[in-house]
Amino acid sequence: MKKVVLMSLCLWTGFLSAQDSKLWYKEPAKVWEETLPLGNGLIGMMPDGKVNDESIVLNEISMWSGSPQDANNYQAMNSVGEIQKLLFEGKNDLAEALVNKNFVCVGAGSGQGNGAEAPYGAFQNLGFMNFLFFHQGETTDYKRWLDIADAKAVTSFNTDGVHYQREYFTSFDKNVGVVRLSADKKKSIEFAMHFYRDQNIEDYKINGNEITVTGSLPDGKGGRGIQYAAKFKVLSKGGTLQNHDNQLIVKGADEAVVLFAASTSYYGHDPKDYVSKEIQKVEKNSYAKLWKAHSSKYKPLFNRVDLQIADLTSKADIPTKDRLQAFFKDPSQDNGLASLYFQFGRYLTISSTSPSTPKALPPNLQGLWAHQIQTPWNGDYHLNINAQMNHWGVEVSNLSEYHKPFIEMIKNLAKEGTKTAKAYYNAPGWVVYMMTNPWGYTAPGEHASWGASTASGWLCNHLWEHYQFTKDEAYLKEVYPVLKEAAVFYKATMVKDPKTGWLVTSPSVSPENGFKLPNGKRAAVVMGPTIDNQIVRELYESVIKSNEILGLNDDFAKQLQGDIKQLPPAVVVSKSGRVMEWLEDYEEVEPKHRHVSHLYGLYPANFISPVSSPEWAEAAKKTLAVRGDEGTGWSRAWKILFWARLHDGDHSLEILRQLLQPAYGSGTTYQGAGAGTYPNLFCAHPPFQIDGNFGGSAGIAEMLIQSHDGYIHLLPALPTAWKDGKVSGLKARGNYTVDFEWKDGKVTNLQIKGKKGEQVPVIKNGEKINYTVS
Ligand code: FUC
Repeated sequence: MKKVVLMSLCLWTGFLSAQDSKLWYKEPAKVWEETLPLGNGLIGMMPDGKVNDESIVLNEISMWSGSPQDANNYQAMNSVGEIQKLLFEGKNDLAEALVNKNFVCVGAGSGQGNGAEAPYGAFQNLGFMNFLFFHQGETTDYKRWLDIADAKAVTSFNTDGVHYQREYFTSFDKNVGVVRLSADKKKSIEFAMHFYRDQNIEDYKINGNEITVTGSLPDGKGGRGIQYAAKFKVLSKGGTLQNHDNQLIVKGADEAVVLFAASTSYYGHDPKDYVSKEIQKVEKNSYAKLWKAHSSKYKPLFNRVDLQIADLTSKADIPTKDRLQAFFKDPSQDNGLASLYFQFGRYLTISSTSPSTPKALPPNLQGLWAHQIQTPWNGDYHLNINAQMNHWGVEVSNLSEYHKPFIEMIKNLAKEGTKTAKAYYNAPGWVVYMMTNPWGYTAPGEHASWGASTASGWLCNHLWEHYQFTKDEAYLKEVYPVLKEAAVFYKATMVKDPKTGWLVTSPSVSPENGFKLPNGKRAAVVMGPTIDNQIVRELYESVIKSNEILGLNDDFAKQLQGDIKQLPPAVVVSKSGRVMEWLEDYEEVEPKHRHVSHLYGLYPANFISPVSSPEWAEAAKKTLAVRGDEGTGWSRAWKILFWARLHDGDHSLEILRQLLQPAYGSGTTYQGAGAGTYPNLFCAHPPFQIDGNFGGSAGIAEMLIQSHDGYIHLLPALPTAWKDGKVSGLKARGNYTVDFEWKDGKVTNLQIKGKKGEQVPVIKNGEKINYTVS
């Protein structure tokens, strides 16, 4: 009895130490993947917390080289007939050769992922805020942390008999970064500070206590592209402030606050003017006032969701690096890390895009954090999984408006993509292939194996999901033409497979996997890969439903009802019992390939379900068994979601364990070696890619709540180790907000907020009930 009481007390200890919201370390960052990300959706800062020479990596999300271009090959439409004929004849290798010749972009395209100097461009690091501190002594009591509940980082240590503290945040109020340097002894703040960037600085001016830097990035056509500006202002209390060469030097001060602003011409303003104004708006404010303004904007967003999964003992006092190690050994001992990781995903969403800013860019492959000029894969928007995964958690985790910048990007692509539809098929409607940038790139990539899949259909999944969660009909009306015109393209370009009579896309690929042809050759190009069949079906269904909801009586929707009957089924099961990836039961070249595109119908779409299509769910399980649990960071994240949709919480947790595998290398790999999570909780592809963070966070939400099958399913995939917990603020389709607690795996308390009186079908503890919203 005594033991039981003690146990339940401990559980509540787990709950009460609610503030498991810190990533913390006992030493400064040695590599970038140990620095702590701060961002307000426009600018970013990553302090390394070094005692004597701190470097803060600086970012601005629109620091993009390159410029608008037309990379469409307008001759491509002349070869599409021949390509399709070869595919009808089973000559995929010959079709692929022709795709590589004619059905690719013109020009350098992405520059094979190194497009910083090409018109495609690259998202780039802004520069570094570097400090040299004058204290010399031994360091003791060193600690640094990021508190995601506050969106603030701190470095704290003692040296020379003085306790020093540095606080850093990127404000959610005005667009400035703030660094406060303080000490418990007067006159102890002494440092030299400067800005550094590798290239493309045109002017670096020091004036009093300010540094102003301007420059421009190459447009990829031999000219100046984006212009940028950064400004730093040092406000010190007491002591002296001088400047020397490129440095601001503070001596004998009691405290100093460094303000930082950055922007580019991407937003249509003069960035130099803009940064001056942003600094002017805040320079008279005390640190306390700046902090309060930041906090009052950030906290309500973060606090929309609270998740606590009880632990026997809280592990919050263990450094994050060590927690990762221990979690990888036994995830059941630190449920707090799972909730922290979930919330970290939400934190990264709030920090990496700014829905209230006109022309705001959505998070790219790097979110908005980068320390290089040539970022991996140009830090762009890859559209065959990555940019989509960046948004998988936004709706369910109550950050719906954070979908908006991506939705705006999709609307813009719908305009640009009409040219691509013309160029490659002479077709109406719009299409975008597998990558894009802020310049509206829509053409295919440079190579068929990865560049020839269309993404417009998949992007429409986001337009539709946003409606499903919000039920905002005015919004649906606004995006209906985008959905419709995407369907117009597919309808006009799909061909009848002579073997089956099904309407299929052609040419296409199953992202980025290849197969062996009967003649022994390897190919990737096909007609009707399963992912396309699922995407087109989903798109047609959403156009049909939107037309009904909006009462438009659009004849086109009626035509789609006819076409949908001629599409291949969402799943065809192979002889080996798996979901077929292609129309033919080819042997994969890489059976453990990181992309699992043929399970698009399991997640994010909703064709494969243990409830409504159990045979397909079985085939999905077999598919995953052969594909294996491993993979790059984002691939692991996707598999958490797959197993959650298959209602296997223990398997989801096992993959979360693998996603959080401590990772250290940052060289590029594709097979999953070195994948996992860096000490700063950034996801390792490797190198760092933020999609896995967002996918992993979405996966945890999907283990707790699902709402895609016409009802709200509570705890659909609860791991055995997550016995007790509580969550508030999760969203379900239908615009419901859901709070509940669970004990011993059973939901004990439930509150659903929505329209008063509404009856909501819910599965609670395995039973279907109708919940009345009060
Ligand atoms: C796709 C993936 C790679 C990587 C890249 C950015 O091409 O296949 O694994 O994530 O995007």
